[in-house]
Amino acid sequence: MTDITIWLDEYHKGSRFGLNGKLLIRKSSKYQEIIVIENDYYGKALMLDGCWMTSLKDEKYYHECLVHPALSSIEEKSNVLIIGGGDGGTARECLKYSKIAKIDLVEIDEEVIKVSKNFLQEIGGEAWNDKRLKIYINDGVKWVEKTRDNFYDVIFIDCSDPKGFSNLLFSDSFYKECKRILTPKGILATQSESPESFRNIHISILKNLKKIFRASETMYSFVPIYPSGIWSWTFASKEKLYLSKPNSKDSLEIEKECEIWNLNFQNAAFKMMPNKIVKELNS
Ligand code: SPD
Repeated sequence: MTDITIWLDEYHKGSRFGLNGKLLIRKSSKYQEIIVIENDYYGKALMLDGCWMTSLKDEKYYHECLVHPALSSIEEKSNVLIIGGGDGGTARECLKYSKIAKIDLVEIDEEVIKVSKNFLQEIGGEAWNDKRLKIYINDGVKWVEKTRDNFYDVIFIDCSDPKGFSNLLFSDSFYKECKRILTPKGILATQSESPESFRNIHISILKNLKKIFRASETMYSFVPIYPSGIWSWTFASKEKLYLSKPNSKDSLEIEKECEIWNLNFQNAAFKMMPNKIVKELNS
């Protein structure tokens, strides 16, 4: 821990998205530079290789949106895979469901988990001590390749933006492998970048998932510290999905434990696709 106060910016297409705060740790792992600072408003915030990942103030906008549309809508959810998710926020949200028997969390960078446990304990919280959570330090792409067919009920891809080692997590071949290891009614849930600041990759994720799976649906909401603030999550399945008309018995109980997500929020968020994206997908 240091007494140094700095401005830390994510640079994106000639813009800067920055927080001012006390530098808690800055280190380089085998894969990336890891920084945690503490800002007066957003609280502690994690940056990986120049890219904001999460902050205590806004992490629920991200993690609740990634997890609950999938888990609240699927009956069988005993066996879950998280790829990435080293800060523990996705696992924490999953563990709200008593039907979950096991979560395999596959994170490539052990240092992200160590830093999160030491400096961002509020995010993972008790999830780190839950016996249902199994942690594997491994490459998510290789993990999926070696998994047998029809194995996971839900797969969450909780990754960084597509650059370097995370590039493959946005590829056709990876999505096809995810489809192979999902149960027949299983759901793939991935963060699908911003329709504004990452428009091309956003469109390409949506087109690829639509091509590979029988059904895919996208929701939009906000993650204030990410470039442009507007963000998206996409859900895909071999069976039809009804995420824009959510209705589940689990939901009412889970809603009580959420800060952002509820059925009304989900209902609206799946209808928020900007028209320019609609047009581009239809073109
Ligand atoms: N531009 C940032 C995209 C990062 C998405 N993953 C965040 C990880 C939070 N668990």
